[in-house]
Amino acid sequence: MRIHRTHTMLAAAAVAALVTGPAVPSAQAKPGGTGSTGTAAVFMVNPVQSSGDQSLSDQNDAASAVPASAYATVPLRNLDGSGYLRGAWAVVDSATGTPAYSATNSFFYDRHQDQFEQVMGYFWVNQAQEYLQSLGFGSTLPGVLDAPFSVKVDQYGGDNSYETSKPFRIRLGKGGVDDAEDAEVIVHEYGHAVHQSQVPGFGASLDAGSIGEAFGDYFAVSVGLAAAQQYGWPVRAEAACPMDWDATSYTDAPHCIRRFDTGLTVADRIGEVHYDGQIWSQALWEIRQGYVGLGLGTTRWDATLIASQFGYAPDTSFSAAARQTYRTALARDGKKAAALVQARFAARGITI
Ligand SMILES: [Ca+2]
Ligand SMILES: [Ca+2]
Ligand SMILES: [Ca+2]
Ligand SMILES: [Zn+2]
Repeated sequence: MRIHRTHTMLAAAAVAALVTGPAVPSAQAKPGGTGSTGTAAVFMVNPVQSSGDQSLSDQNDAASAVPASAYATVPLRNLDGSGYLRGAWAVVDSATGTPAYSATNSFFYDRHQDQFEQVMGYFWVNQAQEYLQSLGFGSTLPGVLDAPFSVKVDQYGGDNSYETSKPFRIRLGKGGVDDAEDAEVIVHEYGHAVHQSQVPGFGASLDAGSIGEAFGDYFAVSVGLAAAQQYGWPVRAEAACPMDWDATSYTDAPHCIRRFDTGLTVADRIGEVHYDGQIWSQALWEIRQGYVGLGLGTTRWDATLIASQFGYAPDTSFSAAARQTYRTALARDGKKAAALVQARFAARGITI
């Protein structure tokens, strides 16, 4: 049975009562760091994806559960020079562990240290924003989340993470594998924030909520694959697999929280956004492959998809959102691309 749980988006009111925790130290509490680019150790998306080892498991957050080869040294860009994980596109708050601080902007931790998840949060939100900007958002296209975005890492109950609009941030939990140890969890949540930034209140219908989950999964995988290409990291698990590492806590191998090849259509809807989202995400993934086949490439599709999302109503239907995507593809990428979009949505039972 498919797991459809976790990594949801809560209404602000439902979350308000949960938002507590110690005050975050002032960024000015210690002397500043040495500049805007630091260095850090992060997972190459996640240890299962980079190693292909489906037998890895959390082992109660033991450092020894994951080999040193799963970590990569990366530049940590756009820091504000305070020595904390704060910068132009991400600001990390943590309720677990001392906030990571380095006077030399050098952030090397292992997965057992709470600061590791803080580093992952900073790196991957910055990485996702840089990816959006590489697509043209903030230059040739309107900006999306191009301001410091709040990332909170904490112990909040169970195995779940959230994006909330008040306060506007993502919150990464620590059930099972710590959620922030898997870039695809972080970027999934950031994907919800992308939608909220584009269309405030997005997700006000079952279809819109399902589209939100689907886009989060798709965006997580796409940003991770782009990063693997950018940094030369191995991808040794199935590409179309969100959250390979986090999902070791609650799936059988191969570990994927959800899939893009379920074959589900609108006739199979069960009224649950994560499950039903697999109808939409399969179309997104197949269109991606089709854009490659047309010689347009994956980034062309990602730019078109995200550009189209500005035109989705907060309570859109699958059909209306597909129509908007079709029109955007037609205007930006031509008739063949638009026909591809129409065909892949039609295969899922979504008619425009
Ligand atoms: Ca950890
Ligand atoms: Ca988890
Ligand atoms: Ca993956
Ligand atoms: Zn979600």
